[in-house]
Amino acid sequence: MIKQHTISLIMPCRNEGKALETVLKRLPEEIDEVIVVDNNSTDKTLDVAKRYGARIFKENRVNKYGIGYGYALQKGIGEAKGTIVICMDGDGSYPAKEIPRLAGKLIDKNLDFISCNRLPFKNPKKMSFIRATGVRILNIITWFLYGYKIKDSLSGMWVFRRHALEEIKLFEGGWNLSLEIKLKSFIHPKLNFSEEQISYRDRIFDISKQSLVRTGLEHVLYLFSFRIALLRVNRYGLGLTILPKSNSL
Ligand SMILES: Nc1nc2c(ncn2[C@@H]2O[C@H](COP(=O)(O)OP(=O)(O)OP(=O)(O)O)[C@@H](O)[C@H]2O)c(=O)[nH]1
Ligand SMILES: [Mg+2]
Repeated sequence: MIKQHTISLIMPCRNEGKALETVLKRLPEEIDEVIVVDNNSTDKTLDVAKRYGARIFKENRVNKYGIGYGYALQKGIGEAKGTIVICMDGDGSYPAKEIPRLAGKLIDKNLDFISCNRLPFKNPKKMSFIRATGVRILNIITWFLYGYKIKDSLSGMWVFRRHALEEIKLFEGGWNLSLEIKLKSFIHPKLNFSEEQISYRDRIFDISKQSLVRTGLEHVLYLFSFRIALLRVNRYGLGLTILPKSNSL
């Protein structure tokens, strides 16, 4: 609990048993609820989550590339009970210890959504050059297409008010959910969106299975297709809850 707000932490996991244990061991006591959404794990992820008292959900839907990251997060967000929700990877790369500070900022600054910015990526051990360059390219495309100077378009850690997400519908089942949730938050006329700097490091166990080129291209395609959809559908965009007719915005 932070300043009368209950805190839910959601982590999508696939075969993160080792890293998840390290994360769960050191969670700040202000977190009221931990949700682990498993997707086809074959390791000890579920056992670890159970041992540390997390609420566990299984969401086995995957997209055409076999990725269920977005589906898992949609499931977790739908189940969260806290008034403030944090989503982050379960691989130990994001700083759980910064959650109280970030939630405090959300409350004090009256924000609805904070996307946690990992930049600048100065230390190659913290993020590989190719990944950092990819993020920068996506930032520029986002700026060019949406007019918003985002600092980290692909951050996987967000802190938001649960009611804010009721304004938004999410559809992406794979990696694009990370872009979708930010785009729909910062273009939404009723939501206060901001970015906050955090510390970051590459995953703490196992080698990365991320397919950087394919995922990067998928992200570029998504940025363009969502922009075109916005132009075609209405000012507020495909997938956003349509504002009430009486709203003059
Ligand atoms: N539920 C679910 N979680 C997934 C899936 N794929 C990845 N994850 C989890 O989503 C988070 C982000 O995935 P990562 O594999 O760390 O992706 P990344 O950070 O781009 O790449 P690396 O850390 O370099 O491997 C991690 O907690 C994963 O366990 C999936 O298909 N379903
Ligand atoms: Mg990772």
